Amino acid sequence: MSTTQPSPTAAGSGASATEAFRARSHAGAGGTSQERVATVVKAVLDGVHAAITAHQVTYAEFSAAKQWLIDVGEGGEWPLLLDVFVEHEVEEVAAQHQQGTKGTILGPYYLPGATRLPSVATLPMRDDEPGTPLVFAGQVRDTTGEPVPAAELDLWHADHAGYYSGFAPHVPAGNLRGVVVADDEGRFEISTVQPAPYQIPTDGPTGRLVEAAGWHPWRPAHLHLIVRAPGHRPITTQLYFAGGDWLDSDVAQATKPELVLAPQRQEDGRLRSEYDFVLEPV
Ligand code: MBD
Ligand code: FE
Repeated sequence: MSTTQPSPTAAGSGASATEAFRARSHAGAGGTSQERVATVVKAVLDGVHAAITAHQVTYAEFSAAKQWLIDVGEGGEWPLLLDVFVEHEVEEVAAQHQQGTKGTILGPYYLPGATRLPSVATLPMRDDEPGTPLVFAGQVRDTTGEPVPAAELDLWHADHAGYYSGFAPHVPAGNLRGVVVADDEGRFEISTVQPAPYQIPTDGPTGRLVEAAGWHPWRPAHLHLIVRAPGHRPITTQLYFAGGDWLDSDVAQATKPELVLAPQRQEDGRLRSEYDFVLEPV
């Protein structure tokens, strides 16, 4: 178990995800018909009503829920909460009509505009960046097996203690984030460090819910990626590590068997993993 990890604070992570979300989202539900709003929202409300009746929810519980929802908003944790507990289902629906490498959820900690790097690159990191060095290499091809030129791997991940740059004040901006531009054959080789499992901050409303329900707050260690290339559908995905904690009980339910790396230890002590991506032409 990873209980020796320091615990990320809400101030340092979940809360700032609201700002990041606002900065990158443009349109709302424009184009959604009145009929669809009514249908989907009614289905959601029917589910809530059914739970209240089935479990004989009291006024005291209704008030506690109301206060907690207010706290989620005031704490800026709506992106954290929704990405942990809801996004996986939206992704499953989207995935029904997708070819190529499996996708999974984006999560709350993506930041656009990371440093662009060549096909053989080391992610930006501190001089004394702690953690086991990890080399991640592979090739981007299309669904016919042809190498894809001009592919980019937009990569971000937590550090050895589970913190993300941009969301934890003590981690320098841009740490362990980069846009790696693959070579003409779609090949890349990225040096970084092994991330730790991620713990939902225990001092915010999302963490309080997890605690109140007696669930665990962990995601398995993962690399986040958006792989894109001209003329192809971008893939948002994550890669996990075989044998790692929480792989079979991700609080965000975002693991898939196809997305698990099995790094090998090299003679120089570094871990190495290969993974090839398959993009679907559009
Ligand atoms: C994460 O690091 C993450 O990837 C998701 C999906 C939710 C919360 C934190
Ligand atoms: Fe993550």
